[in-house]
Amino acid sequence: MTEARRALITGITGQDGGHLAELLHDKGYEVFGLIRGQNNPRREAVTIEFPYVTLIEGDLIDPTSLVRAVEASDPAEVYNLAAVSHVGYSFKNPALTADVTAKGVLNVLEAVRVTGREHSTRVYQASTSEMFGGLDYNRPGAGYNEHSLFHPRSPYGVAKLYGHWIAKNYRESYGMFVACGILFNHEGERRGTEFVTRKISHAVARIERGLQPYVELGDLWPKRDWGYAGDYVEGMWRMLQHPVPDDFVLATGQTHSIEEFLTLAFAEIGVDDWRPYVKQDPALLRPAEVDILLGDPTKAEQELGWRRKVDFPGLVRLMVAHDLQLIDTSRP
Ligand code: NAP
Ligand code: G4F
Repeated sequence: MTEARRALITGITGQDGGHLAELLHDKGYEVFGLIRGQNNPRREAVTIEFPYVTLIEGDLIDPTSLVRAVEASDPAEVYNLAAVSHVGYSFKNPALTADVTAKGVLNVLEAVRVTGREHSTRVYQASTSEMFGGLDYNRPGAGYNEHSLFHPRSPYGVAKLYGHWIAKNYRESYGMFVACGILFNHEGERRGTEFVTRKISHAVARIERGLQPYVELGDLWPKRDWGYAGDYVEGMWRMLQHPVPDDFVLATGQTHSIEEFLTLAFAEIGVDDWRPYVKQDPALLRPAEVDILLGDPTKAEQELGWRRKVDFPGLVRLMVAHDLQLIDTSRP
């Protein structure tokens, strides 16, 4: 009997960590997940939902813990998904964001290299469309692709850009197989409620069931290229199966405003005009905003055979349906 391939996922408690663990398990991998903190509040949920994942304690800002995690899991593939990933939070905690989201990437790459796995372990780095910045001068009509200019607009985006370049540097300097996925926003039923789509779907469900009167949001005009997270983890996996390490954009090729998301989400509960249910909270406005993100996934479609399955209305529908069901099943 052949041994199962082993994969180590950092960020196992996050949205993508969950989808990826499921995907790799279904493909027959032995899955390891890095979990931080002596009493991580998400540990129990991960243990229940993904009983097949072996959890290893470690932190992206503790290099020794990463060496131990790599040695313990001896992975064929490492998916570095861990990060301070909330753009608004990164403005309030820029130094922590730099330590985790920028230098943490270096720590992961070093852990693979110093344990002598630089030619046997493949690494996926979670890069982001936030690196483009969405500014007028830097906005291609057909969407950002792998050759577009970077102009990050937040401490998060700047930190991710360091992670992106150090990953490419290790590819070029040491011949390591490091693939960077430049992923546009992807959402779903596992998205944290601190992100705008899940905050809305969660609030819409609660408003429908009479549990809250309205939702407070920041700017409603920004546009994002929103896809479904389940589709995107398939793209991550395909990047590590590719014959050569490379950078790939994953996106839908369509962009929608938060107002459009609100319109579709409230329509799911039969409300035509969402305005009476939405208030603006100035505390949620960001010091600098990314106006619009639109991605061009042509390269991933042609070279990886990747294609997103869920469209924008389908995404909104599945998120609201999930949150309604969550309320109904958790009621006594
Ligand atoms: P997420 O839900 O916010 O998950 C972030 C994960 O990072 C959590 O598991 C968190 O663990 C972990 N983490 C944070 N600080 C850590 C540290 N110091 N050491 C170890 N783990 C730490 O993010 P996501 O949406 O799944 O995204 C996955 C990755 O893709 C992130 O790097 C994100 O920046 C990037 N990305 C996401 C999108 C998107 O639209 N979702 C798009 C482009 C790129 P705790 O539970 O301990 O906090
Ligand atoms: O949902 P968001 O916080 O996502 P954002 O900033 O686009 O970042 C997400 O996608 C990136 C990929 O492009 C990832 F790299 C990153 O890790 C993260 O997953 O905000 C989306 C938009 C922004 O314009 C924000 O200002 O929604 C606006 N917004 C309006 N009201 C809000 C809110 N965002 C949040 N989180 N909460 C609000 O109440």
